[in-house]
This record gives sequence, C-alpha cells and structure tokens, in this order.
Amino acid sequence: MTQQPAVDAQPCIDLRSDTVTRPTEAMYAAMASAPVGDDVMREDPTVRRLEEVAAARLGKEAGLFFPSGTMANLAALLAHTRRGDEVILEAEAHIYYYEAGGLSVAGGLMPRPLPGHHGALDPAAVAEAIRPDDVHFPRTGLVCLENTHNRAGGTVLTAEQTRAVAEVAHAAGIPLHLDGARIFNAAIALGCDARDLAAPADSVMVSLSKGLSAPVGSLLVGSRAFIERARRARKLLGGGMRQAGVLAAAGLVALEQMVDRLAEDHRHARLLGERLAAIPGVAVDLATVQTNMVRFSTRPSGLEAPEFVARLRARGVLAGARDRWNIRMVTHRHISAADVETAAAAVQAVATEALGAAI
Ligand code: TLP
Repeated sequence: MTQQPAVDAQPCIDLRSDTVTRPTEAMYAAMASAPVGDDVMREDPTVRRLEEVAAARLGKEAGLFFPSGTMANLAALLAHTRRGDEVILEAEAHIYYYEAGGLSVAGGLMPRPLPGHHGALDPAAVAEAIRPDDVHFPRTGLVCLENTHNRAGGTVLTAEQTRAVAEVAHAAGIPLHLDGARIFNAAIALGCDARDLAAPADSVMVSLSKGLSAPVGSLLVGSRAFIERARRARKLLGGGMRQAGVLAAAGLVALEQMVDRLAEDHRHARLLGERLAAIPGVAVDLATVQTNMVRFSTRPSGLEAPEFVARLRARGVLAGARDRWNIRMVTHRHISAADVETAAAAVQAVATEALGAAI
C-alpha cells in the first residue's frame, strides 16, 4: 500500500520525511510478544538485547536506548562535555539547527558552527577552530559530525573524511560524536560496513524510527564508560523508560530486517532527482542526491517554497519547505517508483503553472 490518508483525509504521497514510516507486520508481532521488565532497573531483556545488537552493528562496546534521536544527541553532548565548553559542528548540523538549542539550554554549551561542503568539515578548519589553552577562551569540548547530513541533502561522509576530522580532534584530546541518525543509509550508499563509518567516532547516535520503520527509538553507542555517563544524562532528561521492550522489539526487527532495503529508497530518490532535473522552473543539484533525499530549488519558477509546497499538497503530494526557496523530498518504504512519477508530474504541473503566471 503506497497511498496514505492525508491529515485532511485526501489520498496522498507523503515525501515529507522517512519518519512517517509505520511499523511492519513483523514489528507488530515482535512487540506483542516481547519479554519486558523495568529498564531503569536494567531489567528489560529486550532493551538489553537491542542495545547489544546495535553496539555490535556499529563496532562499539555498549549501547543505550532512547525515545528520540534528539535526546540521544543531547545525552551524548552532556556525557562528553562540561558546562561552558564549546562544541565544533557543521553550520547546518541537525544538532545546531533542529534540536531547539538543547546544547545551550540544557548543556550550557557554546556552538562553534563551521561551514561545510556537502556536510563535510574541512579537518584544517577544525584544527584552526580548536581553542588554545587560554583563560579568555571557552574550552573546546567536542567535535560533531553528521552522516548522512540532513540539510546538505542526505549526503554521505566516507570513513576517510570522518577519520581525518577524528584525528585532528583526538590530537587535541577532544572526542568526536557522530550524529548517525541515518548511518545505515550512508553505509548502503557507500557499499561499506557501518562499523567503518562509526570507527573513528567516540560515540554514535543511530535512529530506528526513520527509514528503518520502527515506530520509536534511537540508540547511542560508545565505550562502556561513556554509556554509563550517558545513562545518567538520559535519566536527567527524563528518558529513563520502564517496560520499553515493547518498543525495542520493533527496533530489533528494524536492525535485522530493514537495513538492506534502504537501497530501494536510494534508487527511488535518484529517479526522483533525475525527473526533477528535467523540469523547467525547478533546479536540483544531482551531486547531492546520494541517499534517500532530494533537495530542489523553486527559485527559477519564481514561486517560493512554502507556496509551492501548498500547491503540491492540493495535488496530493506532501513535501517539506526547507527554507524560502528550497524543498526537501524524502523517499522511504511507503514510496513506490510509481509514486515518484506521480510526484514528479505534480512538481511539473506546479512549476509550469508558476512559469505561465510569470509571463
Ligand atoms: N530529522 C527530522 C527532522 O527533525 C528534521 C527529519 O524529518 O529529517 N539527527 C538527524 C540527522 C535527523 O535527521 C534527525 C531527525 C534527528 C537527529 C532527530 O531525531 P528525532 O526526530 O528522533 O529526535
């Protein structure tokens, strides 16, 4: 089934995000029969198994289950840093852009955003940004990377790019946190093991609730000592859950059954990108279409992104306005090749209408 009921009950193709994916039948079945216990007391066997499986899949010692990626990132920041520290991150990083300023509000941290290229940081620029030991300066406490990079359009960082930044940070005694909400998309796109992408980082956050289709949940993985600090931070943030095994059960299915199929989402995004590239009135940089996202500009049509999105919605296609002139579309398990063609036709119709009105 690819047609979704929209908020207003019209059938629609929902390309707003891969977070809209619903649990699979196997997930519902696993949730119904999951052995559970009190996870704050570390007595939920299903959560414990999920944490072990996730840590092993990313090559780390231990894992910790969270209700959201935002909370897992924030707990990682709290566990790595002290109040007043500076955090180096890419200027459009999710942690900086979309997490309600949690690093400053809850962590007392100062962001140091650096411009990136396709989401990648220049190791030399990171080296330059690390503060010398001087009473005037905040202490540089952490460097963050994001793979895949959401606002750059779902672009991937290679293991080499990650390692180059890690080496600069580690040389100064600073840890590296990787927001790997979609690290499995990156691994599939690069044809490598997710462990290779995670290896240079001291901690990694991975989401189960996006393309992997679990209803809820993200994990933080790292060394045993780090995870114990993050456990305290999770409690502080209100993320200590009780019989969370009902959620973790779906997460196990996500890791076991849903990773390889991400390749299909990537093929559909590519198809969508190619279709959009041929439409007068919109512009897409195909170099950024590397995983399951397509970002395109509506500027040539003269129609601003929020209005473009509203007109797409009237045609049964849901997308997200990223800023004044850019729209993001995300492919996922509920989007077929036929849906991609329908969505591209809707973009063409809206763009043609806008260009016609401009004459
Ligand atoms: N991203 C969401 C929105 O918040 C924008 C989306 O639709 O893409 N890191 C990255 C790289 C993310 O893309 C997201 C979610 C998160 C962290 C936060 O995860 P959640 O939504 O579980 O808090």
